[in-house]
Amino acid sequence: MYLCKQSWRWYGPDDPVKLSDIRQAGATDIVHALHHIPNGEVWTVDEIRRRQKTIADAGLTWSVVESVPVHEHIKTQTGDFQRYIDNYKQSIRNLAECGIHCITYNFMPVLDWTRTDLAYEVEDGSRALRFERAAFMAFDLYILKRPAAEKEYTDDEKARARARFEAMSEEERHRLTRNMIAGLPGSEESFTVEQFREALDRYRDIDAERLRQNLIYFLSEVCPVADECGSEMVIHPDDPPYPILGLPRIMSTADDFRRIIEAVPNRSNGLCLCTGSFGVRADNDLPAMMREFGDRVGFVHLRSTRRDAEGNFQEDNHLEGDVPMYEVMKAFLEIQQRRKVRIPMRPDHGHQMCDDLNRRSNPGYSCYGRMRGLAELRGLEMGIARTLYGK
Ligand code: DNO
Repeated sequence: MYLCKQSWRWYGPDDPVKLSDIRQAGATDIVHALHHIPNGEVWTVDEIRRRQKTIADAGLTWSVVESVPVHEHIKTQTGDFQRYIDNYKQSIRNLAECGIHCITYNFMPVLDWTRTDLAYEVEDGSRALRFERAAFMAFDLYILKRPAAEKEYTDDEKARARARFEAMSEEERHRLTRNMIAGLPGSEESFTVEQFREALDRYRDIDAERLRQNLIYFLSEVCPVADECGSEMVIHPDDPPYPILGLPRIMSTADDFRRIIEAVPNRSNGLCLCTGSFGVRADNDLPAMMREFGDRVGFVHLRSTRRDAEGNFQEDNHLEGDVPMYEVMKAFLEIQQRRKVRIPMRPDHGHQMCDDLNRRSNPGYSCYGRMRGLAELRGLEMGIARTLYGK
């Protein structure tokens, strides 16, 4: 029987969640990145090995990279982008030399994932990440003052955003700005409002088609190298899965991924199926995506979100909310039996709960919250696996 590899994202020596905590949570595999290496530079074998040893000494295995970041110049095809692509290829080779073959990345312009509220109190007193549409529009229209924004929202939306903005204290405005642009964990970029305007401006002439072509070019360069190394490049979907702030988005739906694999059919062109990100759209059928892309799924993020009619969403407990976790897990187990492989999965995000509430944690990457998530997911997995495949 092929059960998933239970993995956990660790941010390195400064992560308030220690490797020993992770081991006690029951994970066996680590998802990690060399965050100290500047975006675009080569990850050397030495640096990789050093970190690998720290992880191995704690009784764990570094098996997935999340992420080798894709430099903005590669996304916009400007400046030194070819050199950055060559560096990327070298990092893929170096990781393979150290036995690490699964590399996560995203192709979201400017921002990685985005939330307006990092500590939204839910009914049971725990705190969740949330995307509140009115606050987001208030940021866009009245803090960032993006010129095109006025034309992109309806009058009703603008009124909602205005009311929301006016009701905010200075401190709330400041916090919202920080949440939006100061860089959530793993994003590798952070901006001031002025720098952020400039970064957005670089996409003035880049529409979704152009960005897609740039992704296709990047993959047509790096996938042959990854194929040769027996590695997989797994793309993470857009979060949230639709255009924001006038930026194009090209990895939000099943059709987006279909187009990428049609253009670059290399074996190494894979998917990081993040149920929380894709699940924000009601038109993404997650179990169907798991089945359709089963041969390309190299890594799975399991997380649930709950959305409402106003365009808000918040992160829910792993087995609740809009993600049909039972069906997703069943489809996930089926592809592993068919392919006879164990695919790494991590409990993605978690509420701040219990003692998390008394300590500092990276937003979304709390200890107890993820421990609850992993415990629930492994129970679900075992229940389904035993029912379907026996002992
Ligand atoms: C958020 C994460 C993302 C993800 C990147 C992958 O919690 O899922 O930051 O790591 O988008 O490149």
